[in-house]
Amino acid sequence: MVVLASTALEQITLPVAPKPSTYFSGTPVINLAQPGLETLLVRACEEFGFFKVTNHGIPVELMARLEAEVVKFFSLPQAEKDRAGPANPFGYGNKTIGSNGDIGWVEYLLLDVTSKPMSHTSLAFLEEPSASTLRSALNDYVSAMRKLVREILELMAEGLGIQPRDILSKLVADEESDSMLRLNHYPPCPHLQGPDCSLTGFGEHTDPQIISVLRSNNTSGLQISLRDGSWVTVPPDQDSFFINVGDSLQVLTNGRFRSVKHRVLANALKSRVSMIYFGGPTSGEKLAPLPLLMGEGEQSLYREFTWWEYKSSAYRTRLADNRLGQFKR
Ligand code: GA4
Repeated sequence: MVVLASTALEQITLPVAPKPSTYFSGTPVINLAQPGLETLLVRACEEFGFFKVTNHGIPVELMARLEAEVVKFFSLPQAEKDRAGPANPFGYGNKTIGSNGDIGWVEYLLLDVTSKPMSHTSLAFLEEPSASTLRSALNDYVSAMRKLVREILELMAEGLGIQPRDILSKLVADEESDSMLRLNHYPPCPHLQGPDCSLTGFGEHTDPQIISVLRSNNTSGLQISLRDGSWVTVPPDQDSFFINVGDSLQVLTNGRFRSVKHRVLANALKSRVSMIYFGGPTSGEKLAPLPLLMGEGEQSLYREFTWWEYKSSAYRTRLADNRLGQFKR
C-alpha cells in the first residue's frame, strides 16, 4: 500500500501493483473489413475474452471529438466537477469506485445511456447550455457504439454457427437495453517514479454486461489477465476499439467465451483517458446458456437469472469479487 497525501485533507491509501510488464504482442486483432473474420473472433473470445477491432468504420474525428470534450470536463475546477457527483452509481466520481470500498487513482463520469435521446435519464449538468457540445459528442458516440456492438454480436453468432443472426445482438438492441458509458481520467501520478511499483487506477474486475467497447488515448495502463493468471499490458491504440466479453456473454455461451479479467495501472507521467460503452440486456431479460450452443449431454454451468437480479447482486460486490460464483449450478 502507498499513502498519498496531497493536502492535509486529502489522504488516500491505494493498493500498489507490480510494475507494468512489457507490451503484450498477442492481442487478437479483428479487422472488420476482412472476410472470414468470424472464426478468428470466436477463437479470441474463447482464448482471451478480449480483442482489438480495426477497420470499424467509425470516424476517428468522432472519437477525438468526444475525447476533447472529456478532457475539457476533467480540466474544470474541482468544485464544478463535484456538482456532477457523487456517483451513485451515475455521475462524477473521484477515487471511489462503486459503493463497497473500492478506490483507484481515477476520476470518472458514469452515464446511463439507455434511453434515446440520452438527456432523458442523464445528469442535470448535461442539460445545461454549457454542456451542449459534450452532450452532442456523447449522443453521436453512443449511436456509433450501439451500431458497433450489434455488428460484433452478429459476427459472433455467425462464428458460433447459431441462428437467427440477431440471437445475441437483439439482447442489446432493445430501446430498454441497459447501456452505460464510462469516461475515465487517470491523472499522471508523479509519486510513482520509483523503479518497481505502480498504482492501481482501476482494480481488477470483469464486466457484468454482455459486451464492452473501450477506446483510450495513446497512454498505456490497461492490463488483461491471461488463462494462466499472468497479467499483460495491452499496447494502447487510439484509432481502434478493444472489446471485452462480459459475464453475461460467458453465461450465454455456457463458459465457452471467457469474461476477461482486466485492470488499469496509473501512469507516472501521462494522463490516460478512456471511454467505455457497456452493452447489457433489458432488466427482465432471462440469462442462461443458449440451448443452441449446448452440445449433446452438456450440462448448464449456470442457473437462469434475470439481468436485474445479476446487476443488483453485482453492485453489492467489490471489484475483484467473483460475481458469477453464486449463479453457478
Ligand atoms: C465494472 C464495469 C463497469 O465499469 C460498471 C462498474 C460498477 C461501477 O463502477 O459502479 C461496479 C463494477 C462495474 C462491478 C462491481 C461493482 C459495480 C463497481 C463495483 C464495485 C459501471 C459496472 O456495471 O460494473
